Amino acid sequence: MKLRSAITVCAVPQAKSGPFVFHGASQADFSANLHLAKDIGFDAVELFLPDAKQISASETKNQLEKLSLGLAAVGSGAGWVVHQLSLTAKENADRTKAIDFVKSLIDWAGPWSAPTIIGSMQGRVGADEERAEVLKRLGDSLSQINEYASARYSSQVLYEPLNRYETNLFTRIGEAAKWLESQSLSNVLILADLFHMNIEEINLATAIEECKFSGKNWIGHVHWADSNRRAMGMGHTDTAPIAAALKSIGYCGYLSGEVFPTPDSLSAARQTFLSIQSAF
Ligand code: LER
Ligand code: MN
Repeated sequence: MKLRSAITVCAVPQAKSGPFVFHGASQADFSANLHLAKDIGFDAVELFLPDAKQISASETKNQLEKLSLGLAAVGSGAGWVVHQLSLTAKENADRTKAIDFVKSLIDWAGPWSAPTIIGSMQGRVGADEERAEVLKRLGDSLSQINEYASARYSSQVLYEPLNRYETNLFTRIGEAAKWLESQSLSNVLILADLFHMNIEEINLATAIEECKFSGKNWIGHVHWADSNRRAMGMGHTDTAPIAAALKSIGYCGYLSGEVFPTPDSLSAARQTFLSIQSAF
């Protein structure tokens, strides 16, 4: 089966130096970026939105339908980057605000039943905190988000392990998948970001293969990034064993270019697209 390609479009001004290929916060820039994604040949876009209001869901829906572009996923990182909201905040009221922010993005993505990504909003274990306590808060928050997404839209939630400089909760995909299983979160899958994995995993292909257990593939989405977070092919990652591992676990989701726009957005997008075409 041919895996589908996606490219990241960021509409969060505070994340303009972040690892997203297309940037632009106005509705006009956003719309132009969707056209560029289509022109290059992507099947879908992955959106990094400031909140559920500033970019219109209905206008976006019309435009994506006209362009025959899918919505691969919506990132929630603005909850942390812009509003400092964390799903593991100590205070119940702060956690509720974080959960409500994620729910509003789930509503935004509802018409597509597209998954919502939990990356930087997962937070971290503070110096004065017990890991078990923080994990319990993460489990509780994910459980509420999971229920909301599956009951209203049958959509999935993607939990993303990050490298050690961004979280100390889960940095390796296999450990995170085992923990998800222990929490019985029916609709939460792992987002495997090859950039973070390059820092944390012993072997990328083996780590992917280890995400198939209990009769299930636990990977729901892939951030297709090279070792240096440039477009795949601009670093030193060997894609052949990764592609073979994804096929062997029966992965059938998106490969989404979440990389820096280096040397520029169009070159990074084209290189991402070509690398997906040649690897699969
Ligand atoms: C989000 O997908 C991610 O990978 C984080 O590193 C955000 O900065
Ligand atoms: Mn990522």
